[in-house]
Amino acid sequence: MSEVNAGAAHAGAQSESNLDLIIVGAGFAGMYMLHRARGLGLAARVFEAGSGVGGTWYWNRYPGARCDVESMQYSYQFSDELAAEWEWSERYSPQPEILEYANHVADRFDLRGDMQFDTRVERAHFDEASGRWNVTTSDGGQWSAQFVVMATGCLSSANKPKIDGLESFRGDTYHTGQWPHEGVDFTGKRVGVIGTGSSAIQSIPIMAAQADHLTVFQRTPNYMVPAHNGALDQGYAAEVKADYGALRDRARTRPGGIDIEINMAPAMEAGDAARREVYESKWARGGFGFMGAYGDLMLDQAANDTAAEFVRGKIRDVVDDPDVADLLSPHNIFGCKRLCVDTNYWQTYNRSNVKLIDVSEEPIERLTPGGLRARGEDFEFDAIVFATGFDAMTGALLRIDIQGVGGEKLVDKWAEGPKSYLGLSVAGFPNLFTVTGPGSPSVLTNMLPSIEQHVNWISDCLDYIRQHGHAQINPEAVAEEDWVAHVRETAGLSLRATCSSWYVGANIPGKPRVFMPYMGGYPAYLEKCAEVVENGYQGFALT
Ligand code: N01
Repeated sequence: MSEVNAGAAHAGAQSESNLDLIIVGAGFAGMYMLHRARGLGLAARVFEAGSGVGGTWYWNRYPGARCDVESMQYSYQFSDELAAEWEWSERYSPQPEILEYANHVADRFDLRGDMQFDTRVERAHFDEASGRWNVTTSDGGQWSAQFVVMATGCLSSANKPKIDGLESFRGDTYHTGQWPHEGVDFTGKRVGVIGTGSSAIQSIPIMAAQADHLTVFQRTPNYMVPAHNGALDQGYAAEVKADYGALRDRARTRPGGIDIEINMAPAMEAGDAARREVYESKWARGGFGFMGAYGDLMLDQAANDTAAEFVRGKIRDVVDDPDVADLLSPHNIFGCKRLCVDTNYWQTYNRSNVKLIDVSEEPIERLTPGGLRARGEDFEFDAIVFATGFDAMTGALLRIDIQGVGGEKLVDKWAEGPKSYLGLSVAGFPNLFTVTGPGSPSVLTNMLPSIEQHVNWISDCLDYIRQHGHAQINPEAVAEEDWVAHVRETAGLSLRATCSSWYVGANIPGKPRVFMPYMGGYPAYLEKCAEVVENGYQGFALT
């Protein structure tokens, strides 16, 4: 990196034509990408729409937000010192603590100097003549760099459904993914919540305890497993830290990249009583480990039915009103939509100030000045919370005007669903990388290690390009087509691709229905990424 370039980036210039790398987003991906880029001596600059680092954990400040991957498995791996010094307080870390961790990392590795906050990247156009990306930012900045890394997150483009009358509502509206930093006090308020996904199930019990009255509008009930959260057992934490590598090595061998035990015996070979015992023990342990009760839960419909019925039984056990229990009971495939990890969610419906409204057959009609109209009934609210999720995996990328070779727009290329090579790169968009992009395991895995694996892969690739005197890397169309076909084929092997979820874009009207993440499992994916490198970046054209 030349002194001149580095100095300009630090000085916060509004335009710069000599950057090596532009990184979009200052979440865990963008932060680590910057750290690696600096290590390679690249002049890099991060643009971030928010006012601080942390990405998901910066935006999602709704009450009860916490990670449902256990704390000892949800942290960076690249620095032994960082891993040794940081202490988590709970089994599942709450959002403020994860955000504190992100800030700690930014300080510890002195990242902020090359970050520009409150700045959204609006446009990234590839210039064939110079072989560089021209990038326009929301503050009118014009930038140019040889490489661009989209560290834009998989669940960062909030989905606020276009319900009629949205603007007419006189009360306050909130989206869980864009929660006010000062927090919201619902004391004495009548609150409506739309949605019953992970964000809703974490926030509903807490909002219910605070609000005067809470009404939940449910379109699809969800399966949950209990979190059993509590103070982190510091003995266990010390044990993990004594050999962090062993836990992480084990995690890398699991399909979801999380160290959970998976029972490979077929579920239907066990008798009813034995199977129930297995489910009960997983239930008592809590968390995603439940999915490991039997390795074929997502492959065999009959096996899946047994887990689904077990969970419905748990709902009937805790919900007093059988009609409400019935309404809360999912009948789709267990684990097909993202499994939720809850704390007192179903129990919340035993409260006298909480009401559940089924909008599965008749959508919410409209918002009104006083509240909301659904099922022919008017509901009065002081506040409405949209827990309606995200335009997942492609939303954050496609809201940027990205144009590759020949002015091809990414939005056009992906009109029938995302196409990428390894979820890392897109043919016709040279020198542009996507961290945990569609076509990679990403959201089906523990996000932080997956982010780190991608950033390491990209960094090694940038190093290779420079070391070998190349100027450009671009996936070959045939390699991309083969990978897309493989992603679709593996999706078909699991029950997971069969239901209407955000994994297939079903939550966004008009979005192509394509199973977006790679289902072939984390170990197979790691192997493929390594193999591509070993074979001299097989499937890529290097020029
Ligand atoms: O969003 P969601 P989320 N009318 O899309 C409903 C991660 N995450 O923010 O299912 C009525 O899951 C929609 O109904 P339906 C995690 O990966 C992680 O909760 O489409 N309802 C659904 O119930 C998660 O999966 C953590 O029929 C409408 C809900 O809104 C992902 O983020 C915590 C509607 C949206 O649920 C997204 O979770 C939180 C409408 N018009 C999130 N539109 C942790 O790690 C949508 N819905 C803990």
